[in-house]
Amino acid sequence: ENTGEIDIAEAEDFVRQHRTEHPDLGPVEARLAEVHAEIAATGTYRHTTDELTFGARVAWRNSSRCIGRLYWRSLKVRDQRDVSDPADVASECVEHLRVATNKGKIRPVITVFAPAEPGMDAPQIVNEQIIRYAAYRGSDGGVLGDARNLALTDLALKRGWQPPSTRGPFDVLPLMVSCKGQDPALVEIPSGDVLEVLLSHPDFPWLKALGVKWHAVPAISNMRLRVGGIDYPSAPFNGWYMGTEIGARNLADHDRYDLLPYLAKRMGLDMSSEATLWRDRALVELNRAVLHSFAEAGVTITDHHTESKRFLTHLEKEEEAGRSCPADWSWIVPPVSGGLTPVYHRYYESGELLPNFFPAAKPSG
Ligand code: HEM
Ligand code: NRG
Repeated sequence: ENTGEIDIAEAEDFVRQHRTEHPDLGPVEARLAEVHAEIAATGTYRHTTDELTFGARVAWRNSSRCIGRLYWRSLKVRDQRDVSDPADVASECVEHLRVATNKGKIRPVITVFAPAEPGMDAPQIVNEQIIRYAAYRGSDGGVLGDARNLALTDLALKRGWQPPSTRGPFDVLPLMVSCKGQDPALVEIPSGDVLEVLLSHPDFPWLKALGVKWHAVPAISNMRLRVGGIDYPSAPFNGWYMGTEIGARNLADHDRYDLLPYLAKRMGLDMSSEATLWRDRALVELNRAVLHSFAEAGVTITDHHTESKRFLTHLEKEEEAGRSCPADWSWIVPPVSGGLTPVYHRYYESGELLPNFFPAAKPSG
């Protein structure tokens, strides 16, 4: 359990790091004295707006699983530390989505809500991402929707969520935000604020009629941001998608939408043996459809070849800056054509730097 008690050494390290990377701010001593005094008086301290912005950007820079880190300096930081009421947190998440979506020209954004403080419970977003599709178990044991979200859907239903009168495979779940000891607040995301891309394929006109789609903005909402000893349990962030996340995982995984057998059949592939590589052939076409459709809809997306090269550029730049850049091979290498991308053919520094993002403790919801 987090008591909001501050690790003074971590606070000091962070304030020093901020000044080291921004020497223009002047000597660090005065700020350190301030922070020490504030912690002595209140048990915690409040980041300046500059510190919060820097801390969030560096947390992204230190996210060893993220291939998209070249742009860490461009992160837009929304300071909502004064917002702690669950329903207000949820509505600000909707506003986050509007700022991030930007009609398809996606902006990387983080919104930072109230921190954990001594004697005060911080709000916690229950949803793993701001946009998640519901999953319904059918009487035949099959699942309609994104099976990853079965538990989240059950929780929403238990809390009184009314699904659409005809349940579909892409019903957006309501946001659920809890504060310890209380039932979560439920807030629907207006459908006009959820930009989605209907998939079509450059060579297979029949694909469009399937009605397969995905949302434009991946916004992780259940990770804890830790900066200078302070925990921000609600700090949803987003960038844009790499196509493989949708085409090689969300729509392809057997325990998600499991589309490959269906697509292979429609493509007329020989599915009589694994050795025909029908799965691989369907997988490539599904990934083409994702990249093609996002591009045609004017929604920012990146492909795994381009992003892998950019990531190596990022590593070079970090090395030039004299910084270590830990990376997790098993997350960085894309789930298709790994060996075709340069990130596959090397290893990375390991370790965990601060500030960073951490998996949230499972809320009791
Ligand atoms: C993970 C790409 C922006 C923080 C990932 C993954 C990809 C990716 C492909 C692996 C996801 C998976 O396999 O499920 C990108 C791209 C971005 C971007 C293309 C475009 C700008 C950001 C931003 C942040 C961030 C803005 C934070 C401020 C993370 C973190 C993870 C991650 C913490 C690990 C998530 C986990 O442990 O589940 N990113 N990212 N990324 N990214 Fe990024
Ligand atoms: N694979 C997940 C999203 C994880 C984070 N990916 C990003 N993050 N691109 C999915 O929804 O498929 N980001 O902040 O842009």
